[in-house]
Amino acid sequence: MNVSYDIRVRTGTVVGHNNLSTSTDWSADSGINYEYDSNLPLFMDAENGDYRLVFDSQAIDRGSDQYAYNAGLYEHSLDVAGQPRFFSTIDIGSHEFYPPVNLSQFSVFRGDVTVEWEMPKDAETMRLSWTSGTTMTILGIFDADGSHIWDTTQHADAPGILKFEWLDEWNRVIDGQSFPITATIINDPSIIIHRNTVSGTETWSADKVHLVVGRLGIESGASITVAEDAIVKFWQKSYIYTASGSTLTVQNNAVFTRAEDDSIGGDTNKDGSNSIPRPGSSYIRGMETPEISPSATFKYEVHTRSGAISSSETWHAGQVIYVTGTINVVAGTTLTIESGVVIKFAPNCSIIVNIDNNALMLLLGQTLTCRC
Ligand SMILES: [Ca+2]
Ligand SMILES: [Ca+2]
Repeated sequence: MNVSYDIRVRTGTVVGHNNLSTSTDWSADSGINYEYDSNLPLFMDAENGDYRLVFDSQAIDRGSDQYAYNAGLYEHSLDVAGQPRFFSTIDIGSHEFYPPVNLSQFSVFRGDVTVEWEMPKDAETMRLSWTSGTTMTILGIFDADGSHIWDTTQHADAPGILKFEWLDEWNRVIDGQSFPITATIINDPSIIIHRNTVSGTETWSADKVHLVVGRLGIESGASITVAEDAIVKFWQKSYIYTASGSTLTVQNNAVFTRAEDDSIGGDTNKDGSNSIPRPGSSYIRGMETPEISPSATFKYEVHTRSGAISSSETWHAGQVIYVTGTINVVAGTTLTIESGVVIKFAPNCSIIVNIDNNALMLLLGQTLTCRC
């Protein structure tokens, strides 16, 4: 925010995307840019170096997630204050803005949810509500900073919006001071929710649907056994992380799939058929290689592969493999491709198996391959 000099270009062109400035006069092929109104607030205290965004900052949600990814951020990146970099759409600037509220659970609500908030100085009251479908329930109206324990079992299992609204003395919502948080209530006892960390020994049985929400870490020395025939579903952006020294075992016929997949284990995400599962990144990440039964299935899981395969590996049923460079199955190595794998080849890419030197590719039938 240098007021004296702006950006000077002697030769060439500056292409701008999702900028907030007093000028919108960027290159013709640039993306959307925003004109900054200097009469409106932006930062907490820029003069003293506090570039956190204020409650109604013009920079909130004005960035571009796609350009942030292009620049090297990823979905779990943090901002300079150590908070997740993406909240709703990414903000412009160094800090992601979070409303002055705190929840004990996110994305999926179960049982008692502790709700905390701070009162902005120009607000008289805060109205808290839950809206699901066309039904809005006022959970409380509060007149000071505080916390409230919300019993979600009073509501049907369904997606909805938990909304914080700050009101003025005439009970009008103050401009820009309404915060909707999208989430789903799931109190269904046939679904076990797994979140945060596992520090002991757990067996995930086949008589329940197991739902992973967020990053589920298995600590060193801890273990999860996914039992035979068990169904494990993953909320958006969720995965299991194996710390060094942890154990993850996936037994026969277990199925890993997305929360949106109603075709197995029922309507786990409680939205009827209003969503469909889409392929996404790996369900299992981390430091330890899990022990996976060849009959386990990983639906809607995408892997990108290229280069040498130098220790034997198996591509599991339901996985989608994007071959983005030539793959060499090197001497003495076996690549096993189970029935039900989808392999997509980028242009000019292939899998080369060095058969003369005891490399092997086992195709166990019903593999779909295509050029893309
Ligand atoms: Ca944001
Ligand atoms: Ca559903």
